[in-house]
Amino acid sequence: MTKPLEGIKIIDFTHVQAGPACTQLLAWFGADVIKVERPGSGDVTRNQLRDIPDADALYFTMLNSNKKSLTLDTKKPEGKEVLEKLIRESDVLVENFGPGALDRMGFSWERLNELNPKMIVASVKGFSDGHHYDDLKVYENVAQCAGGAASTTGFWDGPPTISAAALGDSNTGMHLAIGILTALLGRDKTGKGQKVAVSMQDSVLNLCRVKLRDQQRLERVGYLEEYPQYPHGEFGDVVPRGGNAGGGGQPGWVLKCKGWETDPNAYIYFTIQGHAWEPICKALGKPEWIDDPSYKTAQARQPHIFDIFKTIEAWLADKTKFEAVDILRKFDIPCAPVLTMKELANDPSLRASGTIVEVPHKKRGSYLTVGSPIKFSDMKPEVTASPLLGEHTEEVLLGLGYSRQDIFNLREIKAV
Ligand code: CAO
Repeated sequence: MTKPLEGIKIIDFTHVQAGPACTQLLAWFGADVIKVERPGSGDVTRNQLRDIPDADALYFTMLNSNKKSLTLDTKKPEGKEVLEKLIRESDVLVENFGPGALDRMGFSWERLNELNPKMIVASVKGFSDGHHYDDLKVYENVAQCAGGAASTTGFWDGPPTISAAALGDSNTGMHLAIGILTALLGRDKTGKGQKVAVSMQDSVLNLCRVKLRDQQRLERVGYLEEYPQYPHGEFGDVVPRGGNAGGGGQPGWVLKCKGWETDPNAYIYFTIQGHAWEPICKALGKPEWIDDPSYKTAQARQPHIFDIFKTIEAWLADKTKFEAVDILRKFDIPCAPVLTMKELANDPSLRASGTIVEVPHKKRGSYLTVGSPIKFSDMKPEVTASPLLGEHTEEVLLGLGYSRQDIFNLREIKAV
């Protein structure tokens, strides 16, 4: 089956998570992604948090599937020469080095554009160009703090909290992938490449836009009616942390189910959707709430929302999270069990859809990874193993016109 990005050649100058997540996605969709790595060590994640002593760590394998690996010291003159050849025949270069690293290596945007005016140069940085923090190196949690996620996540009586979801890293990579695909479409019209830049701060903030909505509402009316602080607590002048509140027009909370005393994940998320109020009352054995003016509307329920949640928890006490959801789904109530990584890894539906896949690997044996979350009617992205360090060095150099003897003599592809 031909894939839409077949024929698109990408120089993958990325490391850790934000950049690799982007290029992995493009590789799934058919792009020829060549990861350029420092000889001897490669991407730092090959060695981070290893679970098997001599094999690439899962951190690496789960972010670099479907790619090729070329080892090359791009700071040495002959290494630069190889890279220049590759640049001349590639469509995209993606990088997420610290600020200024690519310029210091001698590959500024101007130079890249001179070498290949059709090439798209895509970068991830912590902060956008010209930002007063644009010299900072940034990792995931730094971005979550800088992008507004941390100040609005967690409980009001605790500190700002980091999400386990990679809002700073993989999320930024997904934004960059959209930028690259847009620039490729633009190039079809203009024949010209361009620079695509995404900052981690901006990408986090983009996902926190409803919190900026709330900041403006708070400034106008002084309170936020869907937050747990309303109506009994106090509001200051910034959006507070709302615990597990719904955040939209539908109040919701994480509620205890049977076994919560010993199982830290015996919970469901329960949403009180307006149209489902009557069936909820019936299911809970509280038919008197259906027409009671103090319960009938979302606004009327808010002052007693935690009493309502307590009543629901009493109903849930003899039901597992799965049993509860099986009952509630019949009432059209948006809800889900709180699923653990173990449950997700073994979920038959996720296996069948290709969202959780098992990939054979030369050194590790097989490993589990998350496959494409994007599904197509005419293509099933197939996940293949991440490359060993330098696995494709010879193949890539032969493709650039080097002879086997040249390759043998080239010191810049070897560890010193
Ligand atoms: N050959 C020779 N040198 C190479 C090379 C190669 N193939 N590949 C990389 N290098 C060099 C770079 O030229 C750079 O050297 P200089 O700093 O001397 O110019 C160096 O290796 C990489 O530096 P770095 O700043 O990217 O790496 P770091 O480990 O110090 O910082 C990180 C890591 C992630 C904080 C930083 O890269 C960064 O801020 N990136 C942008 C934001 C980002 O993507 N963060 C998310 C990472 S995922 O959590």
